[in-house]
Amino acid sequence: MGYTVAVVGATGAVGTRMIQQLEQSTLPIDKVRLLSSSRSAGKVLQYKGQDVTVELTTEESFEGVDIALFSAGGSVSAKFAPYAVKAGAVVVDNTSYFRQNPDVPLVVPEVNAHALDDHNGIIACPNCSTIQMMVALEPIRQKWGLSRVIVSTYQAVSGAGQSAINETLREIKEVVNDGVEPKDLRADILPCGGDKKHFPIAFNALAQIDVFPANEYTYEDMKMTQETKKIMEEPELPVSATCVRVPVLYSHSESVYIETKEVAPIDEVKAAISAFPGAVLEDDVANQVYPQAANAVGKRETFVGRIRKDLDVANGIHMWVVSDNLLKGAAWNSVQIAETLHERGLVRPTKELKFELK
Ligand code: NAP
Ligand code: 12T
Repeated sequence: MGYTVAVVGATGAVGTRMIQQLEQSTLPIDKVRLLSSSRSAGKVLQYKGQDVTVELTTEESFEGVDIALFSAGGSVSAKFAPYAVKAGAVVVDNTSYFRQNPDVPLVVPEVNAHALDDHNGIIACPNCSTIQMMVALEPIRQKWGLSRVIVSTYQAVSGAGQSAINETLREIKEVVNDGVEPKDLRADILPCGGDKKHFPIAFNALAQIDVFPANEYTYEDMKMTQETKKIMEEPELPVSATCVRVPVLYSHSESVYIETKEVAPIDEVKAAISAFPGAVLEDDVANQVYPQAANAVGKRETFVGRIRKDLDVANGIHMWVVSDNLLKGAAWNSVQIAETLHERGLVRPTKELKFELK
């Protein structure tokens, strides 16, 4: 007997990739249930060539569901994920809502699959920018330790959903076809749908992803800081991030600077990254080989290159890290968590409900 798998947010930028990743998955799947809001309920999507009608998400949607993948925003997870757990499902949540909850493991399978062992029914998938950085840094941390991480990101607009992709393409067309100056473009969504002002992204770069909460860092910057500490189980590790949106549709790029506890020879760093599951070394500058966002689209791996010593700091290393934000950054990492749960016999109902029913 295989699993019934529900995808909440199945019509979105992440949800559509989740369906594709489930089609290619090693999980034994009997049935998929595709859930959305009332806007898309009734729409017909395909799973392995079969029509599946999208259903409205309700408190009763999860009867008979074994695995529920959530990607419909934090408020939807906050409301419905506890009902899915109550119904006996294991939830893999792609939103930021549960990531810092001490009862919720935050998992990149190549890095900390062991954190799944005592799950309470909800497992959080980290932020896209955090995930790809973990795949690049964990092989280094294991051998030489980390004493500092400083990262600047170059993030694709698809991270902000299908409507941000549509807005970017509309703006680019208005510049190219109608001669509109980039600064005069109308913007309705980016940098952040939930903030007051909106700015054009076409031919631009915006140093804001998500809202500015309490301090001078954006919520996206702070996710990278807090999630890295939790996944690596290094609460004291200094991590600072500057997350930047660029007019790229798919794949995030990151310039990462680290200091290691012990000085790490660059050729050994490259070998460690090459040997790490999920990581691909693309580093041959003599032949202009380094990771590119366009080449990572559709791939599950994280690509690492431009690995080099800092010019002044003996234990300082720079690198360039690229991955498909909708795959390893979201849909693939979530399905990979589900596969790992299955392999470890952890797809099972939870005894005690630790999450509030709203
Ligand atoms: P999107 O393209 O805007 O899609 C949103 C999806 O959520 C749609 O399927 C939408 O259904 C559904 N939805 C919206 N409100 C709902 C409701 N009240 N009840 C049920 N379904 C509802 O956004 P996306 O890029 O796929 O991202 C979705 C969420 O995933 C984000 O909000 C974020 O929390 C998370 N995310 C995580 C990562 C990561 O780094 N791990 C990356 C990207 C996104 P309709 O078609 O009915 O509107
Ligand atoms: N606002 O999973 O806008 O917390 O690129 C991921 C991506 C939130 C998240 C984005 C976001 C998340 C974005």
